[in-house]
Amino acid sequence: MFSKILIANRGEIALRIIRACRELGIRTVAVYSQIDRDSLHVRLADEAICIGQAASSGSYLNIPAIISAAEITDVEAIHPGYGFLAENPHFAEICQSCKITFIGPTPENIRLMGDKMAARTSMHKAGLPIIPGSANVIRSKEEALKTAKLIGYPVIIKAASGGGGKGMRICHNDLTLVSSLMTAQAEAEANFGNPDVYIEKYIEKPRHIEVQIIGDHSGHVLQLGERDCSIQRRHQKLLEESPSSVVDTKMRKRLGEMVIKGIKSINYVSCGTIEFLLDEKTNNFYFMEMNTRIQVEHPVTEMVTGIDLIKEQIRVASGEKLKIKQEDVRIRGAAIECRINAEDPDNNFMPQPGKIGTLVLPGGPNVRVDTHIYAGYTIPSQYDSLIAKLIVHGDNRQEAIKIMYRALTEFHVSPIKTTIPFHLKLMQNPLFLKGDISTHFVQDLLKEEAEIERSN
Ligand code: MV4
Repeated sequence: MFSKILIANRGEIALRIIRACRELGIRTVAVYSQIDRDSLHVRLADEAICIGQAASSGSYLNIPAIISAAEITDVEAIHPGYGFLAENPHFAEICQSCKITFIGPTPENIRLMGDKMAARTSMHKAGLPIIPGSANVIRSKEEALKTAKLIGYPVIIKAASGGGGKGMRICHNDLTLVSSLMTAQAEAEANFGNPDVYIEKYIEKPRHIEVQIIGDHSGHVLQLGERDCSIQRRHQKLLEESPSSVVDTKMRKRLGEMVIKGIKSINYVSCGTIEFLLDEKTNNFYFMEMNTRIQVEHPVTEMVTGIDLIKEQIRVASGEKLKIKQEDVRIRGAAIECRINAEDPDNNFMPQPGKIGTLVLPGGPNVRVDTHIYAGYTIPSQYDSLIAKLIVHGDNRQEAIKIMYRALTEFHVSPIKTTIPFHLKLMQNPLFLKGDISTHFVQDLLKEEAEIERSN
């Protein structure tokens, strides 16, 4: 096991990693930007080093500064958390060449999954279903039209280096397909430095289902059930839950067997997540992407499985074998996570940086709060707006929703506006209560609310 690691991140996830290290007896080094000097991760870590300016490019993305901090403090490993450098294959390579363990998968696996088309091809080869579409990059309007004719409209154009929904174009006929192709290529080039695009059949109102996995260096892999992340707005997840209300035992087993085949085929090590789109019209699910990091929503899986994913991730990175066997993994009850963002849900989720005056956190049975905020803390404008994750566990989905509602009513942040009122409404929404959701749920709900507002 490591004796000392550096955490190349900030906010709640930096705290989460420090806590795991404390329990594992590992000393921690925090790195921070100038604006984060009063952050909790700085205080909670055993050592802390300022690595640059507030802008991420000068600090949390500053590879030379982070590697220097690691060398100076003589750490054996770096945990990248999520975002920033977590899925940067170049950074993982630099760690390797400096003899520092990158707590995550190999650079090769990060690179493979970062190429959305290569990821799709490799998972298809391993036997996972993929959405019907072009096998190769679409280079001309003729190729685009041919593919569309083959799979039928509607189709979606995606950037090969994309992800997160950027640069996607939905097309319903030949005319819009031809005109969208050029704009999609230009957008892909502008956003990802790669103009390559491909085409898939467009699945209307799918559910976003993802499966958590972890693998060790001896080839032992586990699948830890699914999370339903359909409640999102503009590709930003707002709520995640496990299990999904639409996945039954049979489908869970099938999903699990598939992801295990998929990750074994690439000798995957560390935590990872395989994303699927579920077409509720046909009950078909399709591989979409793989995320090669620990994710924001990992706690919902921790709550239903009782497995500490961060501790296991650090253990396998240090070369230890996973002690848990697949047959010992049980999904117990239901867990929900609400993302509490410093955003105004009544004003287009506008970010709300600024100083927190009063803060009251919820508590009681089956409630977990992962947060880095405190009364008097100033939320900087430079980073994402996540200020807390409220996670609950109940015997079933209905109980979990009741606990979440109760916990949300206890949660007070002022004068900063947050997504708490949005979540309170969600916990009382009849469709949400029924589990009748899709990736379009939030958009439809907000549209409906806006129409009611206008007619008043
Ligand atoms: C799709 C799709 C429907 N059909 N692909 C969005 C993010 C990117 N990773 C892939 N995404 C989608 N791909 C086909 N063929 C719908 C989406 C999508 C979506 C997916 C997951 C979660 C939220 C979403 C919101 C809008 C669209």
